[in-house]
Amino acid sequence: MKTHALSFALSLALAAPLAAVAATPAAPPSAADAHAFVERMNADYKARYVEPSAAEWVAETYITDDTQKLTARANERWLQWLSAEVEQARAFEHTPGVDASDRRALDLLKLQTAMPAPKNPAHLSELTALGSKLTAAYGSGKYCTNDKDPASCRTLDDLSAVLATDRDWDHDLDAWAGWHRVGRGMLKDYQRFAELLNEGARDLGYADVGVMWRSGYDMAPDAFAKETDRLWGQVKPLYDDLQCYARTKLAQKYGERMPKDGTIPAHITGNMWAQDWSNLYPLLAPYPGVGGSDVNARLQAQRDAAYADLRKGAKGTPTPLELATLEREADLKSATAMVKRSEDFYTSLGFPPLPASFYEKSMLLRPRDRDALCHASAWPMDLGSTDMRIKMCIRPTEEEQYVIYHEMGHIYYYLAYKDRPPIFQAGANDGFHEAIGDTVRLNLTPAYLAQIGLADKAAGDDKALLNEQMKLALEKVAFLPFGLLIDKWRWGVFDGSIKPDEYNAAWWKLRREYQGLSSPVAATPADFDPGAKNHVPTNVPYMRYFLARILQFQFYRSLCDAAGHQGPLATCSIYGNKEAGAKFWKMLGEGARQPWQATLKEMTGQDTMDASAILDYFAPLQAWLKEQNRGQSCGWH
Ligand code: X8Z
Ligand code: ZN
Repeated sequence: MKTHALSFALSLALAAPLAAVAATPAAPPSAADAHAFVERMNADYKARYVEPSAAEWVAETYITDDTQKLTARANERWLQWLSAEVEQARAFEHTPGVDASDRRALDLLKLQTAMPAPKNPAHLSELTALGSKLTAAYGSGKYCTNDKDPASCRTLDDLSAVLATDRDWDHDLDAWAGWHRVGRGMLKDYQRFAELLNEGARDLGYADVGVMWRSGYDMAPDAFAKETDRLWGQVKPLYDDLQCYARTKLAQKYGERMPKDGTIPAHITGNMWAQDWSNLYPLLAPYPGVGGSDVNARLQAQRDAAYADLRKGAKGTPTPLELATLEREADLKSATAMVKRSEDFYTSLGFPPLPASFYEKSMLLRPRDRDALCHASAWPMDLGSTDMRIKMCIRPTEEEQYVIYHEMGHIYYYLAYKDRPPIFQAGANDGFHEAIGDTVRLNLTPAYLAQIGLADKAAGDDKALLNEQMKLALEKVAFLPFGLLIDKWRWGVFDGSIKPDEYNAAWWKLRREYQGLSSPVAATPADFDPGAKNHVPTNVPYMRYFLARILQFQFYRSLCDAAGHQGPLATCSIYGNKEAGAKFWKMLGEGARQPWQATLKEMTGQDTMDASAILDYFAPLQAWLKEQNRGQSCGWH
């Protein structure tokens, strides 16, 4: 039997046309054949994955025409291989007795990429070339006030820093509009890209690529869409309370310049996409000056101290080049310390230390001599090995520190499931993957920050608690409608209900409807503001982040239970708690081997995503917001 199974698998591996298999008078494939196929496919998967991941790493950390070509080719080969495997797996569609795990592996094969390959080879080449081109365009995007003078150019990091720290309306408008020009060149390419994605999805049997993306949740795609609306319905009242309060305070500051329709202009939220408003905390704190301490200032001071040290060690009068090198060394020291701080949290739970190669191979700073895609990401380079890296352009800010904890969540997920078959090396669903580091972030309470020297000893009274809740709500609650609408927009693009000439208008319609936000500028026909958000040109599905915002509070609540936490949930930190750590690690180790509902149940006792955890968490703040909003006419039109 074994020999038969192997030879069957081998003939498939040699890409024998299905027709030929069907034409052989041999018996239909058996469950053992299916098993052999899955084993061989997993082995090939691991062997082949190395090439596209290495090519993509180089393409994103060293953007040139050449690296774009190399990654496009590598992706083409990878997607071709995946399609061939999917095709072969069809032979087992009706095979009786296939083991549940093999059946799941066969089903998951179709969902291994967000970029399904069209069968037409020319179209596949075109698709991967467009994918690399859009990624490179975003990664190398800059705002130059004088096109002939590179010194006038500012990167996304520079422009984001303006929005984060400068509350001047016009400065923010300039930075916001400058960055959004990056989207303009992408309109035509994105339109074609969407067509080709749809072609690939149809070739796999899906109505469009949006349906395909919605099929990765162990439930029918329509049911999944409904589920996201249900969750949004649960949290919308909390968001609306926050929006109302924020816009009232902003109106006090900006007066007549604020729109009269109740919306908040997108450029004054402290963030390029208005997805995280925590930079507005100084303006919105319920009790200014109570509790909390300036993590930004401490991180900056630590970076400056590193520089001062290096400067002291330098002999004579350094040249400008030597000084620049010292600055760079200080930046790297500071960034590395920030990463180690995050690693320390994970190891305190009993998780293993990061492999040495992590620090050798990660990219922690924006390269000085070339373009790179700085949007933070975490990479499992070779499935099954410990070559795992992050790619970030770290600056010494509180926001970036929390992004590091987020990325580290991905890394520890990779580490926990690295010995599973490649096809199960994924989150229980993609929302889980995004929720791990965020769950850890919820444990970074004022008491924890004080413990690790990033804040003064916490005050712990009611006023401090409300301030803390406001700060976190600006990060977590403000994000919710944004997390939802990105893919509402893409689903519409993919199913054709949003036509190319309405791309931008439909984007702003959703921004207004869900976020209560408006564009600060009148759009031109060339504008393509979705292109100014990383995940659109880089083709990363976004609903995962919405799910993660809900899930992380569920995870946090059950980990705090496991840790035996007493008192208000918001004061819980599982730092150093091995029981909670073991529970967490077990969940991570499951990867995607079973439906996420089962994994969620093991972890939380619930088998559905449920916003009651986030709502309970923010109940004190919501009550306070309602008080503040009394007498205001909330809402927007
Ligand atoms: O893209 C990310 C991570 C990498 S997976 C930095 N996030 C979303 C975003 O920045 O838009 C984390 C929160 C939402
Ligand atoms: Zn992430």
